Amino acid sequence: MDEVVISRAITESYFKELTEAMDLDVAIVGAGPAGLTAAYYLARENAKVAIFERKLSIGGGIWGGGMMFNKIVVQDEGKEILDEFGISSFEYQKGYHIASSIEVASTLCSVAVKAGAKILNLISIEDVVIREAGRVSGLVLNWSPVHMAELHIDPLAIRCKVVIDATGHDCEICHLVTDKMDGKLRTQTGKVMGEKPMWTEVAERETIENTREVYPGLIVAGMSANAVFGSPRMGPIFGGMLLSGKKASKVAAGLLT
Ligand code: 48F
Repeated sequence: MDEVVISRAITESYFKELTEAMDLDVAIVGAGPAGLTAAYYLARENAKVAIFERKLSIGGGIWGGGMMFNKIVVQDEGKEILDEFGISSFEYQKGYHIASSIEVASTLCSVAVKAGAKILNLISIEDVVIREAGRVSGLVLNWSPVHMAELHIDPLAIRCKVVIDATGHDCEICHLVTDKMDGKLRTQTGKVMGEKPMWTEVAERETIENTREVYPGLIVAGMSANAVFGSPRMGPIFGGMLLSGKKASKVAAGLLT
C-alpha cells in the first residue's frame, strides 16, 4: 500500500464531490434531523442535493437525547417515518414512542447518503449569494477550522436553486438575509421573531406549519422554522423535526418545477 496513492484517492474523490456540489438543486444547511430527512426525500426524487454541516459529527441535536440521556421521543405521526427508515422504537405510553438517539442519528445519516444526498461536514456557511430579484441563489462556505482559528481567509461559493435553513435554534441563514441586506422575511415582523419558551404540543404542531418558503429561494425547516416564526421550543421530541424535513423536501421540490 502506497501512502501517496491513499492521499491522492482521498483528495481527488473529495474535490470531485465538492466541485459537483458547486451547482445544486437544493443546498441544505445543517445535518440535524430536519436537514437529513429533507435530504433523504429530495435525493430519493433524484434532486441534486447536498448538506453543509459545520461540525465533524452528523446528526445535530439528536445524539444527546434529553439532557445527555441518549433516548428520544416521537409521537405517532413521527413513528411512521421511523418505521419507514427501519428504526426500532417501542411505545412507552399511548402515543409516546421511544427510540435510541444513536440509532436515529446513524440511520438518518445512512438513509440520506444511500439515497444519493452528499454530506459535506466541517464546512460552515458564512453568507448567502443573492442575485436576481432578491432571490437566494447560493451559499458562501468556509472550512469550520478557519472560523475556529479566526483566520482571515476568504470563502468559496456554490450555486443552487433552493436553500433550506435547517440550522436549528440559531436559524443562521435567515439571520444572514435580514442582518446583512435587510431582507424582509415572510414573518409578521419581516424579521426573525425568536423562539418562545417550551410548549411541546404547540411547538410540534407549529414546526410543520412554519416549514415553508420564508424568503424567495429560502425554506426554513426544523427548529429553525419555529425560531423564525416566533413559535415555542419542544424539547427532546423529534417527530416534528422529521415531519418538517419531509415537508421541506416537498416545498423545495415545488420550487424546482
Ligand atoms: O440543531 P439541529 O439538530 O437542528 P434541527 O434539525 O433539530 C433540532 C433538534 O435537534 C432539537 C430540538 C427538537 O427536537 O429542539 O434541538 O432543527 O441541527 C442543526 C445543525 O446545523 C448545523 C449545526 O452544527 C447542527 O448540526 N449548523 C448550524 N449553523 C450552521 C450549521 C452553519 N452556518 N453552517 C453549517 N452548519
